[in-house]
Amino acid sequence: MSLVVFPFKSEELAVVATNLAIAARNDHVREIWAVAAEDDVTMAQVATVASAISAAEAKPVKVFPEERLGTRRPGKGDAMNTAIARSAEKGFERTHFYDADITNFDSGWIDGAESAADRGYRVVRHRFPRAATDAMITWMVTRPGLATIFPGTLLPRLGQPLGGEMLLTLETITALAADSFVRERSDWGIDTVITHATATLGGDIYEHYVPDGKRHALYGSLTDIRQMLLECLDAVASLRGHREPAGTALATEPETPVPDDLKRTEAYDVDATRGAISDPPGPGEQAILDSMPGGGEDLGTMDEERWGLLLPRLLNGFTLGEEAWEKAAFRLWANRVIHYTTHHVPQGYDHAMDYLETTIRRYEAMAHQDDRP
Ligand code: GDX
Ligand code: MN
Repeated sequence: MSLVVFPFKSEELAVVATNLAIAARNDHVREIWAVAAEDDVTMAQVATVASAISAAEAKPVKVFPEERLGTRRPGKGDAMNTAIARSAEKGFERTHFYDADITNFDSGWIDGAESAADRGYRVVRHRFPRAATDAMITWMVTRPGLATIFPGTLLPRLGQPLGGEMLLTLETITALAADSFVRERSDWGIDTVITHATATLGGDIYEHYVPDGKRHALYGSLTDIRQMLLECLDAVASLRGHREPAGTALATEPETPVPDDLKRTEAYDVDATRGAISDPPGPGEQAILDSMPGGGEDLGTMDEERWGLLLPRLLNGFTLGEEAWEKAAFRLWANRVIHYTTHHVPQGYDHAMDYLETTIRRYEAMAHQDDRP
């Protein structure tokens, strides 16, 4: 008996409705929850649609607001934690999470995860190809951060450590519900801490591959995901000193050829992003930039080597909520993303993906070196 959860905040009604209906029609699924942001204005409309689907499919499709459970900015984390707490209480054997804005959601996501859970996996994470310039927080912050903090473990190898699409068994949900570190993380950092927690509980993890990719609402300038960047950076930094994965095996489904349109997609607006970081840094921000390895040099030369050297410093020093740190972190990251976009993306999709994957191995090797006495 499975539950499917969609956190949502002001998403397009038709997309949310389609996704609720897909979940409701799936035979594995007993109940569907759509968890709204605190004061979401679309909640009443979603509730109307949900009750029609509920009647048509003869299954509960519940719509309710997230509870204030965490201590960070109220966000997606509160929604996920609300569902985790209630699902643990009700004892659903399996709980799926999906972003509500996915436009190519179908029963294959649910069935793929269910079949891996049938084979004994405690956690199933969906993995999918992404445009070369998409996932820039994942590629430049989360995976490098996990490589720096947990080199040689499965954590830096997970394809979508920020992915909101997964299946968790009751055992896992119960453990998460009791984990105050997870519950506090009400903001965009939730995915990072859940990824870490689920990788360190024991039990094997399966990555289910979705060949078509995750199609969802894209953005313009990188400033659109500034808050997500800062909270995800803070979240990965907060894992320093936390336990390492032990006795957890990772099984990943092989990749298939990437759809052509995805290979051509430009996931963010480079010129708008350049404009957003063209202002001169103030004195506080400048002092931080100068203190970084390579500080004083032109930020336009932010290749993987320079980024790898300064990332440990960034993880150590970054303070969420401090303006100078937030500005410095955003400026450094945006320069890193633009450097990659202008130097590697033009050489083709496959080159860009191989290059990014290589940077992660390199950061793991650099972290191992730092460990040497
Ligand atoms: N209830 C609730 N409350 N839902 C929220 C909130 C909130 O405050 N904020 C966002 N959501 C929902 C949203 O409607 C969507 O269904 C989902 O959470 C993800 O948000 P979206 O704006 O679509 O995020 P985005 O940019 O697609 O990021 C997703 O992928 C990132 C990544 O993989 O790079 C999301 O799962 C991120 O957590 C992840 O880091
Ligand atoms: Mn999205």
